[in-house]
Amino acid sequence: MRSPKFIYGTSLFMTSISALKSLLIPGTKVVITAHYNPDSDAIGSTLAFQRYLSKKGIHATVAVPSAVAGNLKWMLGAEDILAYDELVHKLQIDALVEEADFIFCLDFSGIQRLHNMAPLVRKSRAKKVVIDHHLDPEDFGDYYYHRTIAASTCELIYDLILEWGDQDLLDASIGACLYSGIMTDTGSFRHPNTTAHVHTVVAALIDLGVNTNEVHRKVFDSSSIDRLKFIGHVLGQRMEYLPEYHLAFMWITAEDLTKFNSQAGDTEGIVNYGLQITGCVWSILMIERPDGVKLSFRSIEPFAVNTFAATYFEGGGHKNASGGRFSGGSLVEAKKKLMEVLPLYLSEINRVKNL
Ligand SMILES: [Mn+2]
Repeated sequence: MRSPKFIYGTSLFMTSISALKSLLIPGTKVVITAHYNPDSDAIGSTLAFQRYLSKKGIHATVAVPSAVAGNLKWMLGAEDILAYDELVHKLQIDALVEEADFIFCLDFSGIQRLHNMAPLVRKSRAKKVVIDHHLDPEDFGDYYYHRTIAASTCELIYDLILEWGDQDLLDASIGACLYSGIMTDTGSFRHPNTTAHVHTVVAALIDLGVNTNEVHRKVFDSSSIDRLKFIGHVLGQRMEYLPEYHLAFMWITAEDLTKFNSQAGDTEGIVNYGLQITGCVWSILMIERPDGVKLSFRSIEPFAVNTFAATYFEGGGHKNASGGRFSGGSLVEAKKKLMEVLPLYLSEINRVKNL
């Protein structure tokens, strides 16, 4: 059941998040975490928040479920991030979470998105603070700063720092982390979530001295040749366009991942290519991972791909950018299921297409 603490703008919400500020004092033990396979918004928001807290005299550790992608390692503090799926970090994270007073949960609002770290965080006595912009938050937190209208968690971190009256603590390093997450979660300012507020925040970040051109290059122009060849392979050999469904469909096998020496983050953004096809309304990418088939969904307005993901592939997310999984078998079976359910969606696709 949805708790009233999710309703932002009410006095209850304001009380809880503003009350939190006075509890964050030097000596407070803080862990900051984000979702599995952390993207630029997850890493940008956690590191920006960590640096903000450090300026308030609070030492916080960033501990995430899985490794940081290579194109995000330029961010200040990225080298010290602990990843739970690395054995050397696991025990350290166990101890830190055990002792923590607060765990900040950034860029996710379903605890399962912590994967292997979920049980640890759930049983921790620490107060959990959820700062996020995904739909349908679960009731596992003690404090929520949750707005689905926000394009990114980085935007929310900026808003929160201002709401707490700490704008003087912002600097170019924090700004670069925040810009990185805002840039990627808005698809470089072209997705429908790019509000006037997004541009206002970005203008303020530029005033702080953020070099936006440099951030863009570091995040997007940092591929290995293997990754470019891998994208070429996916687009050339692993993509079909189904005109009757206005759907671009891609898949990546476990063998592909090995053959092209795929690293963390290398599959990020590939699903977006499908939407470049004229007339394409949505794009689906299936990836054969060791723990099952993972799906990514993208769509153009007004087609709600999160409904499709939730109905057929144990997923959900944003209206135009969702994830899902198929636990019913192999990649071949996942593809078979997709082909079975597509006809059920034909009328919805045509309805949207004709709007
Ligand atoms: Mn995000």
